[in-house]
Amino acid sequence: MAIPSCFNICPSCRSPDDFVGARSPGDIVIGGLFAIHGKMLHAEEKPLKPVIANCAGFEVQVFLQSLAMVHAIEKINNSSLLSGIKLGYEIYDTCAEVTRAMAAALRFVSKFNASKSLVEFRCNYTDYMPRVKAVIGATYSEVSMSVARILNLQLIPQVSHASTAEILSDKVRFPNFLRTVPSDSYQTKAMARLIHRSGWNWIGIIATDDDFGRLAVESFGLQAMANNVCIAFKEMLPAYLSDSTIHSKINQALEKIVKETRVNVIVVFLRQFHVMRLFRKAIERNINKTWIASDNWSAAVKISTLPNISRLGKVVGFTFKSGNMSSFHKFLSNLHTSPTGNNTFSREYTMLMSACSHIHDQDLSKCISNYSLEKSDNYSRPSSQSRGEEFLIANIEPGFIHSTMLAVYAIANAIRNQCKGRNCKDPYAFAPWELLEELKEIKFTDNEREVYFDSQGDINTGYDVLLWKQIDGRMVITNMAEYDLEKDDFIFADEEDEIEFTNLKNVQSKCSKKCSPGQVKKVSASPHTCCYECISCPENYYTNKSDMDYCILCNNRTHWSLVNSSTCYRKKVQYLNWNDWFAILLIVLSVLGIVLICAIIIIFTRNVDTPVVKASGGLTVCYVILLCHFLAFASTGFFIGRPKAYKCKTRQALFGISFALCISCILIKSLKILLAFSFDPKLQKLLKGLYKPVPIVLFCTGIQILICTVWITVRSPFVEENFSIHRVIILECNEGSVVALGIMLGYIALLAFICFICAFKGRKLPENYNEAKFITFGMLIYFIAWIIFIPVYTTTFGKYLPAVEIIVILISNYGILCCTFFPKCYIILYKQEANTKSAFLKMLYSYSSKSAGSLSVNRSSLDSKSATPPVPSSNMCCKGKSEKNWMNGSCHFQGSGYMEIRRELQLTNVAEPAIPRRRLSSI
Ligand SMILES: *[C@@H]1O[C@H](CO)[C@@H](O)[C@H](O)[C@H]1NC(C)=O
Ligand SMILES: *[C@@H]1O[C@H](CO)[C@@H](O)[C@H](O)[C@H]1NC(C)=O
Ligand SMILES: *[C@@H]1O[C@H](CO)[C@@H](O)[C@H](O)[C@H]1NC(C)=O
Ligand SMILES: *[C@@H]1O[C@H](CO)[C@@H](O)[C@H](O)[C@H]1NC(C)=O
Ligand SMILES: *[C@@H]1O[C@H](CO)[C@@H](O)[C@H](O)[C@H]1NC(C)=O
Ligand SMILES: *[C@@H]1O[C@H](CO)[C@@H](O)[C@H](O)[C@H]1NC(C)=O
Ligand SMILES: CC(=O)N[C@H]1CO[C@H](CO)[C@@H](O)[C@@H]1O
Repeated sequence: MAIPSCFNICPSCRSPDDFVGARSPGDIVIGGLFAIHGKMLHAEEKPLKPVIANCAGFEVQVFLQSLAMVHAIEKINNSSLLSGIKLGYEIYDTCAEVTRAMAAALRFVSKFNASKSLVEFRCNYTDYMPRVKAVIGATYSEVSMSVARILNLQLIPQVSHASTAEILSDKVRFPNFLRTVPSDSYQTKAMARLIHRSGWNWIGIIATDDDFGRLAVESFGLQAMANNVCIAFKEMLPAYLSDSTIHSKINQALEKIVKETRVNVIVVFLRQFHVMRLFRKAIERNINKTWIASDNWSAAVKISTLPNISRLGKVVGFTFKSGNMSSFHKFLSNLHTSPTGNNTFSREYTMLMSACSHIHDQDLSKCISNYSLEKSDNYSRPSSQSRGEEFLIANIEPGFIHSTMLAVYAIANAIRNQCKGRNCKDPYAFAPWELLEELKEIKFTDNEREVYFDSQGDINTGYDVLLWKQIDGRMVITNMAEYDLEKDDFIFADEEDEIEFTNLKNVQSKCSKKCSPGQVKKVSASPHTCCYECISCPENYYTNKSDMDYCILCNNRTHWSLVNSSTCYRKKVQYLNWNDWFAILLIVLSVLGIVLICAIIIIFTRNVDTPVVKASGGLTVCYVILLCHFLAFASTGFFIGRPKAYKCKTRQALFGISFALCISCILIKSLKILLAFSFDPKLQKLLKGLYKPVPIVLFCTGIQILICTVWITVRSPFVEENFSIHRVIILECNEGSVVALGIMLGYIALLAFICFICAFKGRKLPENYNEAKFITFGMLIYFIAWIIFIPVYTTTFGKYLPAVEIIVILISNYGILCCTFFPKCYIILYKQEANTKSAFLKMLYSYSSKSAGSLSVNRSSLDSKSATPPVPSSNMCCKGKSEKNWMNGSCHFQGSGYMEIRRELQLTNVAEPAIPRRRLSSI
C-alpha cells in the first residue's frame, strides 16, 4: 500500500500548499492553528539551514480540536445561519513551536488570490485583503502571543480556544486577540481557593518554562498569597520537548518533590506531553501526592490512562465548561464515511492507527505519540476504522471541543452581522478589521446561555472541577463541582460530590502543624508566613479559632483568661459575703459583743443601787455608752453583704457618730476626774466653767454629725466595681471622699486623745475603782488598733478590705467596752463584799493611809470618798493642804469636780460608817 502523501519522513513542505494541514474552500476562509504535533524534529546537520523542519509526536487531543473546528464549520454550512455563504478553512500545524506558527501566520497575512503567497508591505492595510478573514488558535499561549503580533498588523481577528495566559487580556498589546476561554487569572484564583478550602498551605508548583507557565505561576503566586498559601518550591521544565535538558529537569523536579516531604499537593501548569513524561517517572519512583491540574491537561485521557496512574495519588483539575457533545460524537463516528476536505491530519491518524494496531489499548496513545513512521516499514497493516473512532471519542476533552466550536460560532455570527446588506460571496466585501469590530459586539446563545466577549475579549464560562477517580480499575475523569467566577465559590451538583470535595481535606500539606485555639502563630525565621511555631497566648488574651495570627485581648474590665486560653471568662463579682467564713467569724464576734452588752445591761440594771454602778456615772450614762457600743457593733453588719448605696452611706456614719458619742461620754468621765484632781485654782476655775456634761456631749457628737452630713451630701459614698484585680470584679464602696473619712476618723481620734490625756492624769488612783486607768488602757487599745489600721487599710485591696475595718472597729469597740465595764462587772459579780458603801470606805481609808502621810478624814469627806474612789481619798486626807500633790503620795487639793461627782453618785444622804480614826489608820 502506497503512502498517500509525504509527512513526518520528508520535509513538511516543499511548496506552500504542502504546508497546509487541512483545507476546504469557501467564500470566507477562516484560518486555524493547532499544535497537532508536540515537537519539531530539528535538523542536526551543520550548518543550520533555514528550512521548515518536520514534526513528531501526534497529539490526538489537539487533532480532535481541529476536527471540532471542521465540524463546526460544516454544521454552519449546512444550516441557515449564513444563508448561502460558504465558510472555508485552512488549518496549520504549529508543532507547539513559535517559528512554525509564524510561518503559518505569514501565510494568513499574504495577499488574497495572489498566485504566490505574497506578503505585501504597506503603510495602510485598510483595503488590504489577506488570505483569511479570521484565525482560530493557537493552542499554546506563547504561540498565540507571537501570532497575534503579526495578525495585529492587519487587525485580523484571532480567536483562541485554548490560550489562557493572563497577559492576552491586555487589549493594548493584543487588540485583535479574543478567546472563548477564561483567563488564567480566574483559574489561579479558583485553584488558590480550592487549596485554601482544603486546608493546604505548603505546596509545590511545576510549570512549563514558557509564557503560559511563567505567567500562570506568577498569577498563582499572587492568588496564593491572598489565600495564605505558600509555595515551597517552583520547578520549571523547558518548553520544547526537543530541549535535551528536559530529562535532567524532570529528575530534578522529582527530587524536589521527594525531598520536601511536607509538600503533598503539587500544582501542575505543564503542557500535556510534559505531564506525561513527569508522571511516568513519578510512577516509577512511587511518588504519591495530590496533583492540581490546570485546564490544559486536567481532562487529558491519554494521561489518565497512563499505566498505574492510580499510584500517583489524587488528581483534581479545572476545566472549561463544556456543552452538548452529541453532534460531535456523531461527526466522529461518520468520519470515515464522509471524508472532509483535504485533511492530512486525518490521514496521518489513520496511518498511525494502523501502525499501532497491534498495540494494546492501554499503550495506544503512547504508541501514537511516540510512533516514528520513519523507522517503521509496516504501516500498511490493516486497522479497524471503528477502533480509530472509538479512540478519538475516548480522548475527547469536552472543554476544548466546546471552546473551539464556540470560537467558530462566534466568528460565524459576526460574519452574519457583517454581511447584512452586503454580498459576502464577494471575498472583497469586507476587510478583517471590520469583522473584528463586529466580533467584539456580538451576542449569541449557546446552550441556552448568552455568550459574548467581555471588554478584555474573553468569554468567561466558569470552570468545572474534575476529580480523577478509579472505577473498576480504570481511571475515570469525573465532574466534582462547578466553580462560579463571580461568587468565587464552588457549587456542587449533589451531596456525594460535596463529600468527595470535603475528603480532600484528609490530605495534609502544611509547613507547620495547625495551631490550636489558645495558641497563636509565630512566624519563624523562614521567609514563608506558612512556617511558624505555635505559642500560647498570654494571660488575658485568647484565640478562639485555630491558626490565628494574633491573640485577642479579653475585655480587661469584665473578662479574664489563663495562659493558652481559647475563651475569656467573665470575672466573678466578689464582695465580703455573708457566707464567707471570715465574715461569719466577724459577725459572730459582733453578735458576741452585742450579747455582752445585753449582759452588762442586765447586770447593771439589777445592781442599779450599788456604788459601783453609781460610780460609773449612773444608769443613764451607762445605757447611752452601751447603746453606742451596740450601734458600733451593729454598724459592722453594713460592711458585709453585697454593697448597696444605702449601706455605703450608712456604715461609716453610723460607726462614726455612735463612736463619737461613746467617746464623748467617756470624755466627760475623764474631764470629771481631771476636774477633781486639778489643784491649780485658775485651771480649775476654767475647767469648772467648761465642765457642762450634756452640752459637751451634744456638741462633740454634733460636730461628728455635721462632718458626716456634709460628707454624705457633698461627696456621698457609692457602690463601685473595681476592675483592677485579676479574674474578679470587686464590688466595693467608694468612700466618695477619703479626706472626709479621714476627718471623721481623725475627729474620733482627737476626742479619744483628749480622753486619754485626761484619763492618764488619774490613772494611779485606787485600783478597784479607778476608771481612769481603764479608760487610758481602752484608749491605748483604740489608738493601737487604728494606727495599725491605716497602713493595713491602704495596702489591702479586694473583698477583705471591709473586713479590715470591721476588725479595727471590733478591736476598739471591745477594747473600750471591756476596759470600762469588765472591772465593774467583775466587782458586781464576784466581789459583792467590795460593792458596798462600807467596803468602799474601807478601801479608801486603806488607800489613804498608805498613800498619805497624815490622815485628816472628816465625815463630810467620807461621803464622797465612798463614791468615787480617787476623789474622796484626796479629799479625805488632804483637807486644808491645798497645794500638795496627791500623786506623790501626799494630798491634793480637793478638785471642784468632786462635788459634782458626789451629786452624781447620790451619796450625800448615805450614812457615814462609824469608823474610828485609829482603826482606820491601823487598817
Ligand atoms: C445537513 O442538515 C440536514 C438537516 O438540516 C441533515 O439532514 C444533513 O445530514 C446535514 N448534512 C451534514 C453533512 O451535516
Ligand atoms: C483571482 O485572480 C484571477 C486572476 O489572477 C481572477 O481571474 C479571479 O477572478 C480572481 N478571483 C477573485 C475571487 O477575485
Ligand atoms: C488608508 O486607506 C484608506 C483607503 O485607501 C483611506 O480611506 C484612509 O484615509 C487611509 N488612512 C490613512 C491613515 O492614510
Ligand atoms: C497515597 O497516600 C494516601 C495518604 O497520604 C493514601 O491514602 C493512599 O492510599 C496512597 N495511595 C497510594 C496509591 O499509595
Ligand atoms: C444534546 O443535543 C441533542 C440534539 O442535538 C439532544 O438529543 C441531546 O439530548 C442533548 N444532550 C444533552 C445532554 O443535553
Ligand atoms: C519512543 O520511541 C523510541 C523508539 O522509537 C523509544 O526509544 C522511546 O523510549 C520511546 N519513548 C517513549 C516515551 O516511550
Ligand atoms: C452552503 C454550503 O456549501 N453548505 C455545505 C457546508 O458543508 C456541508 C458539509 O460539507 C455541506 O453538506 C453543505 O452543502
